[in-house]
Amino acid sequence: MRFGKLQASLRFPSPFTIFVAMNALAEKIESGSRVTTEEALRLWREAPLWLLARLADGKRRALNGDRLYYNRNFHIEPTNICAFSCEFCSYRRGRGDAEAWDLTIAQMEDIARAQKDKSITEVHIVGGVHPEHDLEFYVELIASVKNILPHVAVKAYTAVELAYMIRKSGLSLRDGLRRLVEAGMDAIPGGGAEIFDETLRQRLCPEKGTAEEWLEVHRTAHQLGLTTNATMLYGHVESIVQRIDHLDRLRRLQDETGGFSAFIPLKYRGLNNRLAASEAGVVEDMRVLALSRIFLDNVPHIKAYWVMYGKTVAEMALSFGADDLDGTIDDSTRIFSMAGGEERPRLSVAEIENMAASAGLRAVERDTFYNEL
Ligand code: V47
Ligand code: SF4
Repeated sequence: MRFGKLQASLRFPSPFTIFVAMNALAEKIESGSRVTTEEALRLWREAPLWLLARLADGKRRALNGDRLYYNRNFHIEPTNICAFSCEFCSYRRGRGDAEAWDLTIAQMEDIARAQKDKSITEVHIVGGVHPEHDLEFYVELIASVKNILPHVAVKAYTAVELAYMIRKSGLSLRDGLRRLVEAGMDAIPGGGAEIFDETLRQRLCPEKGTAEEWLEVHRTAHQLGLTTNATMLYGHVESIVQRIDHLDRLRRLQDETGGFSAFIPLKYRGLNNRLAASEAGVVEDMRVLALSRIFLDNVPHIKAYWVMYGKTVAEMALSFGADDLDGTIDDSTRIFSMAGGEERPRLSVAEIENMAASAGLRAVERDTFYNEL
């Protein structure tokens, strides 16, 4: 086991040993050095919350100054019918279920049209892995949305949806992604990463493909010049070692390509799913955010996705390394409300400005590529 020796040596450290080790580690981080996986584990186990906050805040300030980023965005969720059945999913429904939806391109064009005069800069398109739709359906969807909202960036389809639709088309991953880019795809969201550990992934979402497949979609996208995000679903049944392993695999890919613009820790929400695990508490949420900010020294932005945390916890996240809240959303997503998140998610710019001010930050509107607007 990768961390076995370290775990054994840390079983009963004395308070003095902890103090000395933490002091040295804090100095190392504050001087800008990278932490190893073993040091990350030590931080998780031994660092008090205030120290994690201080270190993560230092990293955030070094990378992003006093800026709190947000964008004006909305989501399109084409369907919640899904060929897969992940244990943690509260969103999926079978065909014929009263809560299932399966939008046509025309219906999604109407959704896009309704956003026409709202200064929106990004549409986020993610849904279930539809068993019948093919690559051409998704190409047409992007092209139609782009036609209605030509100045809006299309951030579309998780690596899992992409792998499925492109495999079905018979094209190579590279050519499939190229086809979507030609239609107007500008960026790829971070979903589908879940937790990379092979054994746990096999138990929670066996149909979703391996971690290496997820990473390969993002690697290829980065090589094509696309900017992408990365996520980690945490707070269910995974261990700390599995979380650090997940972050480590992302950091390695980022060293290779530099293509991730944001990392988003996704807090598992426990309503209406087969996993039925208890949720992480707020302190744990803050520790995950801070550790992510400290560990992923090569990822420019850490997003506190407010829809999932709720507004109050998202505001707190700004003191634990997050520099981005995601966007205004305009009540357009149901993935998290169906799992226990914000019911009718909508955030005004005035609310974002108040959240920023209470954390001593300045709200900055950005586009998908983090250009200031
Ligand atoms: O991959 C599913 C997660 C993700 C649950 O890139 C759950 O900007 C919590 O990736 N509890 C999709 N989470 C959403 C996503 C995302 C969201 C916001 C911004 C961006 C971005 C990406 O939702 C899935 C899965 O990890 N999810 N079920 C649940 N019960
Ligand atoms: Fe389908 Fe995504 Fe839900 Fe898994 S998490 S069952 S892939 S909708």
